[in-house]
Amino acid sequence: MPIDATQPYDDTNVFARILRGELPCRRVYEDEHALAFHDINPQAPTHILVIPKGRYVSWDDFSAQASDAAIAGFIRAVGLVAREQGLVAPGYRLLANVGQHGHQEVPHLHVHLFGGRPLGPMLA
Ligand code: DGP
Repeated sequence: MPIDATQPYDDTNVFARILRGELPCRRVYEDEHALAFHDINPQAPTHILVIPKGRYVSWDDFSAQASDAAIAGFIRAVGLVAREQGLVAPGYRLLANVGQHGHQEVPHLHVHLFGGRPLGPMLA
């Protein structure tokens, strides 16, 4: 079920639990700002989720409330993961779903990083 992006942050969400080490993940990168791990239900040969370490529901509260350092650190981490995965030359896709119409299901901001095959035109 898609979430309401205006809801308060829920500390029991699955990505909060992964960040606290309460649930396992296939980690590919971590620094002070971000954690990256393989999606449990991959939609491409490479399908990685990059999440900020702060308590943000979606791109909306993150872009409005996070510090410049947290935003820069997160965006740098996304780019670094793509480079480390060897995705720059063939190309890749970033996606952040927000709320009901965006069909966001997990209420902790995450950027999907897809690659490893031609992804075709973007679907609206
Ligand atoms: P979204 O619709 O943008 O909220 O996508 C949520 C993604 O999170 C979806 O592709 C599946 C993934 N996901 C959900 N639960 C887990 C989990 O426990 N572990 C991992 N690695 N991925 C998860």
